[in-house]
Amino acid sequence: MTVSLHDRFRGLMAGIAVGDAVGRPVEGSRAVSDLYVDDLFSQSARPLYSDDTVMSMALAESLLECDGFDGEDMATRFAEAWSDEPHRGYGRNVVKVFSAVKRGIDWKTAAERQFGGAGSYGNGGAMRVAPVALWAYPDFEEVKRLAGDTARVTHTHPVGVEGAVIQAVAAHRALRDHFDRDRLLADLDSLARTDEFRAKLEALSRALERGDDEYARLHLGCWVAADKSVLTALYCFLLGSDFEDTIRRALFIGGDTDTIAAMAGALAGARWGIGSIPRTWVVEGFGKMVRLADRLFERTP
Ligand code: AR6
Ligand code: MG
Repeated sequence: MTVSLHDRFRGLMAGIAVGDAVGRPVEGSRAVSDLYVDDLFSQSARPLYSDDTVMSMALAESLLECDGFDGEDMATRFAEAWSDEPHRGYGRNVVKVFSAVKRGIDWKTAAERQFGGAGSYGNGGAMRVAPVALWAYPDFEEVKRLAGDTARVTHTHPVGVEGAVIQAVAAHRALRDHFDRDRLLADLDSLARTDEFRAKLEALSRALERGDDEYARLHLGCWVAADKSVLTALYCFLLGSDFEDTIRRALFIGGDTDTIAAMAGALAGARWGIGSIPRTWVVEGFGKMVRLADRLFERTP
């Protein structure tokens, strides 16, 4: 069945919120039971999203409202969203950037001084980056450039930035009519510069050969560092047979489940379209993500 580009745009945005909200209640656990998802959606309250979705929304809105990247606007939107709802599950240190921006400190200075000047290598830059692939569609060079720019608003460590570029490139490839896994892996091989991601790309090919989620958990990781989660999400997507199978793999692997499932969900939604998300999997923010996807789609050449 062919999936329209519009449905892929919607699938990418909704896939972030669905993965995030399904992963959130089991963050930190592992080998979640197969019945967990069915139980979650049989309850009357919709599953709630976390910082991954909040920041993806803010990033998309900033690009749309500013007609491109504006670091100050993006940092201000992130900081406002955090101060409106500080309990959305933000990373422990990134909140220092938001509070500095709220106090009037320049966003670049605030981000650069994280971790004594090393910058954050958390997956926060990667978890929110997928809308960049929609904004820049179909310009591959622009996807890479913009992914790095948006990551550096809070994450300046090379691993944090590279994680965002990898996730954006994966989203870009997942949107294409004929998804070409080898082409994506070749892209990643030529763009990865950090020792951390170079080592993890080798682990990814071994994990894909074995097709063993337990091996992926051990060798790709499932923690908040970008190099211990971005390729784990990609692994789930590349071995997933559809949207649901992709998310279930992320839940099985465990650890930072909301973010790994949000990143994997973006890729699965982009590849298989919004129609691939099970109809009962309606989460908080689903409609807003679809509306943002529609606005981004309207701009495509
Ligand atoms: N040195 C030591 N530890 C670090 C460094 C560093 N340079 N960089 C990151 N960490 P943060 P995020 C560790 O706070 O990336 C939420 O659950 C450190 O333990 O920048 O935006 C989200 O949903 C730090 O607290 O946040 C994501 O899953 C942690 O990485 C996740 O948190 C996160 O970095 C990441 O959020
Ligand atoms: Mg989260």
